[in-house]
Amino acid sequence: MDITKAEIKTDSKYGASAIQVLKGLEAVRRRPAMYIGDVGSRGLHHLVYEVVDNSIDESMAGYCDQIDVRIHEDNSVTVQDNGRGIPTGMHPTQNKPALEVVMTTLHAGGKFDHQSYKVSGGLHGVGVSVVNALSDWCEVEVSRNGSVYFQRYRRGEPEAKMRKIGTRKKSGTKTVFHPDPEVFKKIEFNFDTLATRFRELAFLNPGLRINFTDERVLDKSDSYYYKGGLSAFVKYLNENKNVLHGKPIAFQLTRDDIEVDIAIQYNDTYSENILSYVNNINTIEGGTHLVGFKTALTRTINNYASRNKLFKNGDSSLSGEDVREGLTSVISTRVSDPQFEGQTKTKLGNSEVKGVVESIVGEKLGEFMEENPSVAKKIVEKCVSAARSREAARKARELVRRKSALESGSLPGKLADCSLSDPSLCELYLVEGDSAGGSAKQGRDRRFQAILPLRGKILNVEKARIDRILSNEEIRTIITAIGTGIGGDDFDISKARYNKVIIMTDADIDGSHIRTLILTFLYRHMKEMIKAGFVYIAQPPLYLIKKGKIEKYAYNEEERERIIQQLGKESISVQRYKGLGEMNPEQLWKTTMDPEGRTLLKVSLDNAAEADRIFTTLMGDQVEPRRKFIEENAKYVRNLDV
Ligand code: 0RA
Repeated sequence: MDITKAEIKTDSKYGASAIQVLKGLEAVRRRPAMYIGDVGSRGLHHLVYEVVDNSIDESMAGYCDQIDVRIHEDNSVTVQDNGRGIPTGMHPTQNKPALEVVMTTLHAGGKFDHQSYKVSGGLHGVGVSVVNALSDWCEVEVSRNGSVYFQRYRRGEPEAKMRKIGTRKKSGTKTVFHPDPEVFKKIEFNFDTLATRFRELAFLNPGLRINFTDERVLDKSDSYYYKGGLSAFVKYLNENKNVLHGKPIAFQLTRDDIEVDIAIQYNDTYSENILSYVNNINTIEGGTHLVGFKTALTRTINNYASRNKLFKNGDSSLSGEDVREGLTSVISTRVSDPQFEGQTKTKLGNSEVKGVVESIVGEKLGEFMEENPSVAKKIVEKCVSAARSREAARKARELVRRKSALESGSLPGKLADCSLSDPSLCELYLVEGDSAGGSAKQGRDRRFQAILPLRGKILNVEKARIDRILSNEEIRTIITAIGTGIGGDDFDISKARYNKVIIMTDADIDGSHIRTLILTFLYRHMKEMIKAGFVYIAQPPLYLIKKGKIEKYAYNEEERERIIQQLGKESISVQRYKGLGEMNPEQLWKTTMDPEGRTLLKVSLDNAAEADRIFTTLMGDQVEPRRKFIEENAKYVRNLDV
């Protein structure tokens, strides 16, 4: 899970009058967001993915088995592969070398050979020319046929013709680019963000080695190489969990030109963790491949259980949710003409894929269960126990419903609701402690801001099953206030009463613990709220700096120092806020709640795999990995803040 600054801005610069037909890379520079999503951190990292994707395509075509990536001190990035090299001969119609055409023409990606070597699409696949256009400088070096060719560009324009600069036996492509500071708000790359993607790519492309070095830091480098592919991926995801069977169940098959690669391993937790990919792209919104997988999983396990008389008295059949409790799985498909749909274009639409995945999983999983009865039995027992607790949970939910119906208006008494009812305008603040809750209630704009004070620590949902979670009062209040219900079939995002749920806790250890507990709950039981971009974290100031009548707030140490410099050190007072309760209602409004002046961090689900691991590590029941995680990450924590 990633936490990024919310970008709430209108696009006034590009009003209707400014729209004109733009040619080539100029269009990219005018409207970068159209090509890379945004000009914030996400778009910046997208540049690297785009270049690496081209090398990955070369690797999928079978010509490249190593990619080296380096972040240099000035935040320029080198991506080097040992593939065939981008063709350098004259382009048949453009009167320039093919390399120059690839680097300077929109969508000139893989159109040089006629095989569909380039299957990537959707999010990525806009072409390296987009990266070139958004870099203040960029260089390519291609080794092919014994020669090394070179060309350099400024903001997408060639500085000179492509020329031969030497000889080399090995072939390959090396691209160096420096993101244009005129385009991007910030050009600092995040090592971990890139590392996570490279690790994922190495899992998805077994046999490919990705070396990654950060020259901005001494001796920081990693290498990703997994012969085991998806089985290794699933083991990695389950690393800190107790697994039900040591070896993942894995199979790989191509049918009707659709490649299907799947690994499955159950653990003793209560959550499901299925990652799906199409052509290396994480299909966060799922799609036909995922539907095919789930359908086959439910049917195959039910069939096996009833054929082998594993249902006891009272049990009848297992639901989809039952067979996915404690399931960790990765599904990777390769499709030559993927149709991506959905809000973020991460949902596979090709209808033919469902049947193919369904038949492959049905056959292969069925076969596995027949051949490994002891593993099959463990899995079925786990699913049956999930079904029993589902029944208990249904009763608990029923109780929640009846109880809340009894409470007047069915909203919790502690909730100070807002007067407007349009969810797109309304915000719910989840506030740590009654005293801060009181200040927030007084300071808020009651038209659109609702306040729910939470007392003490909420239940750690990572260690509890649904029936216990539902019997926790604090959590029930949150569920009722938000209005969506929770978990699987009972959850309905259209019933969300607020399109912003803002977590506001103290800037101390307890506060960050409470924030993590709330995020764990939302992640495990209201993931759609996070996916929809409805979850935020408030940023209260850490310091109040006073000089005479001047009052200034600082949100971090750097800001504090800048303000002290500005005002001059004499007769200045600096107050460190330890808790929200130390601010009066006006101060709280002005610094943290007023949409005009506040900063909200938006919680986003960029990387579901990493999010799951982090929550398991922080909240699960293995102590040693948690100790290690905290030890390793403590050095990155400044200000006790995210
Ligand atoms: C099209 C044709 C050929 C190679 C490539 C594209 C290619 C592109 C990239 C981008 C990054 N690394 C790359 N490596 C290769 C080769 C055609 C041939 O040699 O027959």
